[in-house]
Amino acid sequence: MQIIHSDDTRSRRTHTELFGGQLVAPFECPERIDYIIERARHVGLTNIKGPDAHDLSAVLAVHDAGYIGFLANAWDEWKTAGYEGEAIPNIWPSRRMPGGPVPRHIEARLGYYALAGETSLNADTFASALLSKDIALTALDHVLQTGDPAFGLCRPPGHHAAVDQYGGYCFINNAAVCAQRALDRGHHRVAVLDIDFHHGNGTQDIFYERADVLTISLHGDPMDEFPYFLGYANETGRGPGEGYNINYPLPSGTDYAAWSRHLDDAMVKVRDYRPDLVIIALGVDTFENDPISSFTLQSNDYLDIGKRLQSMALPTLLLMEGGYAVEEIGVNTINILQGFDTV
Ligand code: OKP
Ligand code: ZN
Repeated sequence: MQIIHSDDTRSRRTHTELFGGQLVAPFECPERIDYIIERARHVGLTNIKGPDAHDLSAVLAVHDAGYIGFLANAWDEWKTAGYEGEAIPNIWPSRRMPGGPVPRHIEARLGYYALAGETSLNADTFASALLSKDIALTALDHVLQTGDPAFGLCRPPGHHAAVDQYGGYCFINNAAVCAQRALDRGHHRVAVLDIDFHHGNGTQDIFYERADVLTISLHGDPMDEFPYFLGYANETGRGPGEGYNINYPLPSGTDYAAWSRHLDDAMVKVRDYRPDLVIIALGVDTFENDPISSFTLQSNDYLDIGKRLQSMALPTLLLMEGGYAVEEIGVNTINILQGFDTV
């Protein structure tokens, strides 16, 4: 398995996450990548290379230009406004006041472009999101050129990033960027299968009215789990996209026996779609010891997930999303790759 990785992701770190009424050390931290790379080397997966630079065209094909401009300038504007801490939104265009223009003040612009408040911005943020996108697109290039699978060790993750919103640790939707790029390179249909614990709300949002990208997500029931406001089973797409979004909201405590039955169902839907490419939004926060999630998958189960994914026999791009049981993230993530490779 070709792995795309950059040491530069490790130097990017925010210091605050709004959690439980406190500012805590972010769950989405550089050590996550260290554990994954260490485990890859340990098991002999040494086919690791760095990302190539890609311009913004693929990003602007799925994200709003005003949003990307906001991300590029937010930190400077925040500093210019005189604030001392990392940039955190504190007001939103919420249900009773949704209209109006995009305001001028950075405090308001943060709320306008944020879907959640846990994700702080700092001087590193935009560069880290661009690097993550380069990792994803380089992995895609490998799949397009060789037909062989590739794993983009993306950080920060992407699947919560919507057309014009960030949050849930995500800024640029790497899977969506790659899906669109594959279409622009001549593919007719791309499937995104999201197995992160959390609903892939951003990917759903971006492709909701389109039939050329099938979006499927297995996740904690949004009645109880982030992102709460999207991810229900009755969200099936709109207009020409009707039928091309499928959600599997699953209850707290879901174990591998139940989870894998839903995965099998999802994989049948992927195969029936006959995609030219499948993109796996790969989170391992379904793990039993994950600190912010509530499924009970065990480390060995990830080997089996990899085998099942490989059994679809489709060109496959795997992109890293979540997983916060940091000391086990290496074993769990690499188990998926090994399961995939050893069929
Ligand atoms: C990002 B990814 C739990 C709060 C969760 C944000 C979670 C973002 C997950 N009570 N806050 O999908 O792994
Ligand atoms: Zn997640």
